Amino acid sequence: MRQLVGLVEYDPAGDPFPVAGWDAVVWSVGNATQAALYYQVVFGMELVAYSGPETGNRDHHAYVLRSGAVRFVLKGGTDPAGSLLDHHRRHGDGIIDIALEVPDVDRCVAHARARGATVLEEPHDVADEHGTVRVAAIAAYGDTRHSLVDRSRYRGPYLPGYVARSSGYTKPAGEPRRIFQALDHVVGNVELGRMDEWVGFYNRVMGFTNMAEFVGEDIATEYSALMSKVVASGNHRVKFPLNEPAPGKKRSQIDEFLDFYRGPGAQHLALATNDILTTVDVLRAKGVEFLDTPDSYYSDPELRARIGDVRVPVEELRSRGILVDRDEDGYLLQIFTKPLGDRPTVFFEFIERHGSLGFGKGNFKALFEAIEREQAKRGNF
Ligand code: TYF
Ligand code: FE
Repeated sequence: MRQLVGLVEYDPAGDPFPVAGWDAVVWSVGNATQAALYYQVVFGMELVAYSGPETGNRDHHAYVLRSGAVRFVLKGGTDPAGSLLDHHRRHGDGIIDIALEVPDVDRCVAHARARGATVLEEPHDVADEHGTVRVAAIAAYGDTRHSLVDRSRYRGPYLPGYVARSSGYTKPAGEPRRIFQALDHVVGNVELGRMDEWVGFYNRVMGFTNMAEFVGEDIATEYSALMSKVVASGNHRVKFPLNEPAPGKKRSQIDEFLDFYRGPGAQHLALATNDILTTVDVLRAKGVEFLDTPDSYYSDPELRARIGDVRVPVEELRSRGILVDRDEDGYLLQIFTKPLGDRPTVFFEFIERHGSLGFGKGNFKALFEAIEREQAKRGNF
């Protein structure tokens, strides 16, 4: 059946690698037991499943958290000789797997293999009393992978090997049920000169198409110090902007990421909220730090002309440091956190879309300048 995605039609029957949507974002963290509490208490996520020594998993603890359609799996190694802790020593906290939900794992893997992908896990069934999940995994940039998951025959809390688990944590009265609802996009940073290779990988291997938004050489040399292109799955549910460093006046924020992450990896997750004002208020009250936006951004007379009518007064955005951008299809509101962990690597974006299908191109200058101010504080000039 044909569906309308963005302003183009999509027919899954003709897609060589049909993707239904996101399945999970799997993290390697230094202390999953504590991080699980951080994501509940600070980001309002709900603990739903667990795997660890008590369930027969001697290698690591894994906590599964949900917020709306978003699923995070936090893994922390317990076995000092295990591969998870090797990964963590090299990369620090980060995303090891951007898992996708696919209706036909075998078809995807056959296509990916024929187009030259590295198959890390052959398609296989995993089963328990809740049913059967079919999974496989292919290699993406750096040490990142894409698990391909068909859970249509499964009713358990996550995967076989995991048990349902809730927590005793109770949200404060008045806090919204969810601070974010969905995953909008996941950005990957790759090495200098390799962005087009990875765009080609997603085109050729996974049947993704290019979106119109990109940061080309012109913008790169002027202020951004990066180049960027965006690929999306056929139904546009899964979007992957890909960045590479560009030589500029200062060391690129992408170079800084590549140094501290020791190679390519996922740079930011954009989490969709339908009330970004409340999201920012709640998170700031819990101590989450966002990139600051100078007052000049809001006093710029061109801003009001550029953005037209938005649902909230600009003053409400200014007091919170929220950015706004408009294109042919509508507008979006967005804000970026500082790096989440000890290394200047992965961070979050919160985004509230009102029709716009873009990524905030009109904000790139202000955003990249804010990132560079943070870089300078860390000693990168
Ligand atoms: O995802 C995007 O394209 C926007 C802008 O290092 C962006 O969020 C691009 C590169 C970057 C930070 C943000
Ligand atoms: Fe983004």
